[in-house]
Amino acid sequence: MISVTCVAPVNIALIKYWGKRHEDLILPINDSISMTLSTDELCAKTTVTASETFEQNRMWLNGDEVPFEEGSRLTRCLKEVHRLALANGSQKVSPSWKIHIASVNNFPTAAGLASSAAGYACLVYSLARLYDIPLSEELTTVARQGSGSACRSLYGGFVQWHRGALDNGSDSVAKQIASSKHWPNMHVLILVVNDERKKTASTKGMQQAVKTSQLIRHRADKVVPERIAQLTDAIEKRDFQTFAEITMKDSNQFHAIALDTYPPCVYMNDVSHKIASFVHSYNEIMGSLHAAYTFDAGPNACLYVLEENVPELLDAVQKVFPSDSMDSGTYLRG
Ligand code: 2P0
Repeated sequence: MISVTCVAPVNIALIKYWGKRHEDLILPINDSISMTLSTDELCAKTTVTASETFEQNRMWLNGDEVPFEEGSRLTRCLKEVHRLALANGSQKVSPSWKIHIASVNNFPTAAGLASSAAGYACLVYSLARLYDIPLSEELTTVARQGSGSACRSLYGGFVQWHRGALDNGSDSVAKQIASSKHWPNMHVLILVVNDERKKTASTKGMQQAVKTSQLIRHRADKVVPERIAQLTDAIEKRDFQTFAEITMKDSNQFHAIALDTYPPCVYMNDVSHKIASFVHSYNEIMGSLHAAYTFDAGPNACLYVLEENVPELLDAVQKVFPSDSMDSGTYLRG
C-alpha cells in the first residue's frame, strides 16, 4: 500500500474565466489570470492511497463518499494521470491498483470560494506524486479537466490560464507569470458575506451565459486580450494602481455578463454591492487606489490590498460593516 498527502490552496481570479468552447475537455473561450493564496490559508487536503488489495476506486469529500462514475470528471482525471504515468514510465505504483481518495476543504464547499479549483488541483497533484509524474504544463491540462480554474492552482503566485487554440486542448495550459516572492506584500482580505452553497453552479451559469449573453463574445474577443496584456505588465511592474483598476473592472464585467444571461445569474447580493461602493469611497478618500475588490460566482468579497495598507483597510471595514452584517470576516495573506 502506498499513500500520498498533499495540500493545494485556492486561487482568486483577477481576470475571470467564464464560458467554455468545449464542455468535456473544459476549454475556455478566454484566457484568465489569478493569484494563488499561500498554503496555510484556504486549502484542500487530499490523501490518495493505492493498494493491490482494494477492489474498487472510491472517494470521500469532507467525509462523505462521492460516486466514482464512468465518464465523470473524476474518472477522466484518473485516466489522464494513468496515461501520463505510462508515458513517463513510472514504476512506483501499478496503474492497475485501485485507489482510495480522501479530500477535505478547510472552508465552505461551493460557496464561491474556489473550492473545486483547490480540490481538483490537489487531487491531480497527489495522483501525480503517487505515480512519480513531475509538475508540468501538461499536468495542468489534467487538472483543467477536473475543473477549469483548478489548472491555475497547480502553481503559486500569479498564474495565467491560456485558452489555447487547438481542438484537443493540449495548448490550454496554465503558466506562472510571477511567483509569490515577486510581490510579497500583496495580500487578500476575504469578507465572507454568506457561506451557503451558491444558487447557480458555475458550470451551469457559464453554459447559460455562452448560450444567451450577447455581451460575452465581445468580452472574450475584444476586452480580455487587452486586459491580459495590461494586467501582466502591471504585475511585472508591481503597479498596484493599474492592477486594482483592471481587477475591479473585470469583476464588474463578469457580473454584467451574469446579469446579461437569460434567465439572469445573480451572484452578488446587497452586502456585496455595499462592499464594492465602500471600496470606491475608501479609495477616493485615500486619494489613490488602496484596495481592489473582486467577486466570484457568489456574494463573498475578495479585497486585494498591499500589506502596509491592511491595518487601515481592516479598521475601515470593521467600522462600516460591523460583524453582524456578515457571517465572518477573514484576513488572509496572499
Ligand atoms: C474564475 N470562476 O476564473 C471564475 C470566476 C468563477 C468566477 O472558474 O465548470 O468551478 O468546473 O470549469 O472552474 C468557476 O468555474 O467551473 C470559476 P468548471 P469552475 O475563477
